[in-house]
Amino acid sequence: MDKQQNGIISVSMMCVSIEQTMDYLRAFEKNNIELLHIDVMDGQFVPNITLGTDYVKQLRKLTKIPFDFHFMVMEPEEKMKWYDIRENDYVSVHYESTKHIDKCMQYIRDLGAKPMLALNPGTPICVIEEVLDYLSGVLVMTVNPGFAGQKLVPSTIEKVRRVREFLDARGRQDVIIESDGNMSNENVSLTYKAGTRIFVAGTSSIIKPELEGVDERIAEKRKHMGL
Ligand code: S6P
Ligand code: MG
Repeated sequence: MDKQQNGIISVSMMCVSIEQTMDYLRAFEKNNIELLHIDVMDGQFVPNITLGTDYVKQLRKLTKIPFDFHFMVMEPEEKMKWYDIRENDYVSVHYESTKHIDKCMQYIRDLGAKPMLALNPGTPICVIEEVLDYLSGVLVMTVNPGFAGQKLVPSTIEKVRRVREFLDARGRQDVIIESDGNMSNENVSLTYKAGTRIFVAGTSSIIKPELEGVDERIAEKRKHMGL
């Protein structure tokens, strides 16, 4: 099992409406939310387009919470350079999105940020092996990427357990696992037991149309991030 026992929340900013952004950010800071999840989609790797460079620049000015970039774009080795990635940010890249996964990992590490390899539900675990030396984490997608509000793919919970086993067997207890997609409180409990420690929070838990109750929703989520 990894060294990190406490779970971390990474709130999905694509789920927060523009008009509620400031209010939600204040609530996240008050409740010590650890990361803001930045979904970058290009309409090619996934059938959707989200969170552009200008949005991310503006968001930086509004908060000190570190970012958790999730690139779902083709040729991330080029497009990542357009974003203001900083030390202490996590940065995930999908194995299938690039011909040069090694270069991507190197680029992220050279910036002082934390490289993560993202695996779709259908991506085999063995691809972790060749980039293991770079990794701070593995992002195990619990839905097929592209949209918020989807159902969890059931096989991914066992996949988290297998990824943890794979990492531990190679002495990499320090590599953290993140799960993204329908991290409802129930699914947080299941994936926590399997080995997840960073939980992306979107419409299925913290982000609702009404801001009211957000403190309670965050507290409730934290209760599920334990054994
Ligand atoms: C999906 C994307 C995710 C979603 C998040 C939404 O492709 O990578 O980060 O924004 O999973 O959360 P929820 O709770 O609506 O599934
Ligand atoms: Mg994501």
